[in-house]
Amino acid sequence: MRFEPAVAGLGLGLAIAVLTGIVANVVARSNDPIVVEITIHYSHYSPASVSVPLGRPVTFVITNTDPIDHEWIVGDAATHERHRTGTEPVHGARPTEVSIPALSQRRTTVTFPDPGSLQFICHLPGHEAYGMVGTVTITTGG
Ligand SMILES: [Cu+2]
Repeated sequence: MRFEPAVAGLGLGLAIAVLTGIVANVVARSNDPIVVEITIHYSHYSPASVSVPLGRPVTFVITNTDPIDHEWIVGDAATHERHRTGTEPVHGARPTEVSIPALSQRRTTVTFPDPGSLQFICHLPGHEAYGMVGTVTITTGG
């Protein structure tokens, strides 16, 4: 019975070591860039639904495997309504609006300031109607 405190101490030491490891891991992870890969194939996004954390930079790597140009525009309903009737042929100045030429890859980094759900859509003529629509869910959960 005399060695029980020693065993308990060893257990506590292990527990602290494990907890320290977990905390270090979480801290390290929170500094890593978040990368979300989206592939465009046959005028559809894959995956069509992604989940990202609130308030942290997310780098989207968008690969267009089609022999035609596409767009990736993320935003709220008002943003998309503007682009449906818009005349901008090429996007590149805003991180939330990306043109991806045929058989090419683009990256853009976006930090979402509000939780909720936004759509990403290709607004080239006919593409949205064909189904070139996706959803990004911004979550607060760790
Ligand atoms: Cu398209």
